[in-house]
Parts: sequence; structure tokens; C-alpha cells
Amino acid sequence: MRIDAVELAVVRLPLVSSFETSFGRLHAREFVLVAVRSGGATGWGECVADVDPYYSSETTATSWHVMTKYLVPSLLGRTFDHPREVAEAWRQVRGHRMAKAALEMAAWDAYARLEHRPLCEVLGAARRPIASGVSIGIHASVGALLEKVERELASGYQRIKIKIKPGWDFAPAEAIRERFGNILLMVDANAAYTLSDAPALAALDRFDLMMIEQPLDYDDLVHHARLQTSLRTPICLDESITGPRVAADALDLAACRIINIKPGRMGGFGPSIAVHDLCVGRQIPIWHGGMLESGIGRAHNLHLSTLPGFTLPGDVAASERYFAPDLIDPPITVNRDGTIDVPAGHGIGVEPVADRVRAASLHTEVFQA
Ligand code: OSB
Ligand code: MG
Repeated sequence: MRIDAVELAVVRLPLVSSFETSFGRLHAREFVLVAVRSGGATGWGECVADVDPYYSSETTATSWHVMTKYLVPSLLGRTFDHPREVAEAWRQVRGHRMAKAALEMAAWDAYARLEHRPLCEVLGAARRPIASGVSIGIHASVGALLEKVERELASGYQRIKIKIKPGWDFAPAEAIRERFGNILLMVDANAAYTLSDAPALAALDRFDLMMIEQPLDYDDLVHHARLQTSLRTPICLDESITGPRVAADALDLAACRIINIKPGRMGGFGPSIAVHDLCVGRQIPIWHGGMLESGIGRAHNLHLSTLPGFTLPGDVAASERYFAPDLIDPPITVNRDGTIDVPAGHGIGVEPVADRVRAASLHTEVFQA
């Protein structure tokens, strides 16, 4: 495939309801939408970096800067046999994995469309229904949280994840267990604790949580390993796992027992498949995380989730939980049994609605080979 042109747009989409984590409250997503043109096909990508450098050091502005100044110029006019070779073009650029992932994933979509195949097949798997859970933000009261959990369970979602932080952990977990019994339940701290909080985290053991996600700092494998020795609940790492080497280190150190894969966090599908394969080889359960993506990123996530190692429900929920309307039409919906269908068709199987992209765009730029 030859990269003929790349179009970038900074798109702003308000969220249906604000989303609060231990690092702040989000009211909208503002991200770089990528179109890679190759031989008459267009592949789409969505950069998961946020406006603020809280989940990750990358931001919408840094992703724009690195894409326009370094990554796009090194792709234009180049020919690749396969999208897994694309990352080779920017080997010199350190970090900026979310920026790289948006372009790499758009290249995979373009390639799959040129081959007239669904993306999941090109990734090495086959279409299957994807088990879906939901990620529920920090609420103003336990009562409001319980109402939200009730609505999500009624929609069919297979597991509930709640965001926690010091002071919002034991009481919400206890209340959910009391009210909803033996549902699949987990918590995500987004790095809000330190090792000195080990007793408060061990107190959560009695709730039989599936896992506690990223309790400690994003770059702190050693303390996670220490913490895991004092917890019965498995630790799952999210922020910490930036690629296959860190994943192997984390497993060697026993810093986690479960890994969350987000292709944006790791630099694209290439490194995500490598982490998937590593975890399958070591019998480590994995699941697909989410970054409040529009339907474009959501479709990418569903295709990757078809790989056989993704055995736990993912944060891959329906469009209507996030945006009204989504950038794509028809939206992604959840089935009564809490699964989501991988979009049919070639590539990711969905297209953004041009008028909606135009209306949501703050800034666009076209780069021709
Ligand atoms: O830690 O998994 C996370 C959203 C933004 C940034 C980080 C995270 C999240 C979520 C939401 O938990 C997942 C989703 O519903 O897309
Ligand atoms: Mg997380």
C-alpha cells in the first residue's frame, strides 16, 4: 500500500454525561481524527489522547504536533507491504504512542479495505460477539451510583467497573455488593493510591472483585509487585503497560495478574498483538480497555477484541453511552446478552458521517504525497 495522503481534523464531541475519575471530570472528548488515503481506499483512526495530560503525558495538542511535524511526513509517498511495517517509518521518534497508534491503526483499516477484508481477519482472528462491560465514573452519592449501575445492568452489560479514589472505594463497593449480589464487579483507581494505602486496598478483598485496576503510579511496577503480595484481589495494569517489554517486565515481577490492552496506549495494533500473544503464552487473562472513543475508535477496539486472548468483558460499550449522535451511523449498540457485534464490511466496517465531522471539527489539514 502507498500512502497517498493523510487528512487530520481536531474534533470536539460533547459527552452525553460527564465522566469523573480520580484525575478529574471530563465533559467532552477533543481528539485528532485521522484519514489515511491509499489507492482509492480511506482508512480511519482516532487518537485517544485527551486535552489534558492526566491519564497520559500525551495531549490533543502534542499528538497534533508530533503527527504533523514528524509522523505524517515520514509516511507520505511511502509504500508498505503490510501495516505492521508502518511503525518502522518513525522508529526515531520516542514515545508519543497515542499519536503513532492513530496513524498506524488508520493504515491497518486502509489495508484491510484494499484487501476487501474485515479488519479482524487481517489482525489474525474472526468475527465473534464481544462481551461488554461498562466503566462507571465517580458519582456525587452512593445512591446516584446505584441507580446508574441498575440502568447499566438492565441494558445487559456483563460486568460493572467503578472508578475509585481514596475516600470513594469501600462504601460504593459494599453498597453494590449488597444491592446487586454476585455480579461481575471490578474497580479502577487510575493510579490514585500509594503503597501506604495497602490496608485500605486489602479491605476490598472481601468483595470478591474480579480485579483492581492500576492502584498505584503509572510508572511504578515494583510497588505494584509489593502490593500484590498483600492483596487477594488480582491487580490489573492499565496505564503502566506501554508495550510488550514493559508487559514482560510486569509479569516477571508479578506486578499484576491481568492486563488491560488499549492499542492507543501502546502505539497501535502491532505492539497490542505482541502483548496479546505474550499474555496468551503466559496464561494471563486480558481484556480490551476503552478511552471514551467515538464510533471510529470503538470499531477498531471491537475488531482487536476478536483475538482469542480477550477472554474477559471489555470497556467496549455502545455509542449511546458516550455521544448523541456518534460520529458514525448506524451507531454501535449492545445486544440483550451484553455482547456487541463487530461491524460487518471491509476494514473497521464503519464510516464517519461527513456532515457530523465537519460540524465537530475545530481545525483540519490535508497532507498530500
Ligand atoms: O482508565 O480505563 C481507564 C476513560 C478514559 C481514560 C481512562 C480510562 C477510561 C475508562 C472509560 O475507564 C472506558 C470507556 O468506557 O471507554
Ligand atoms: Mg483504567
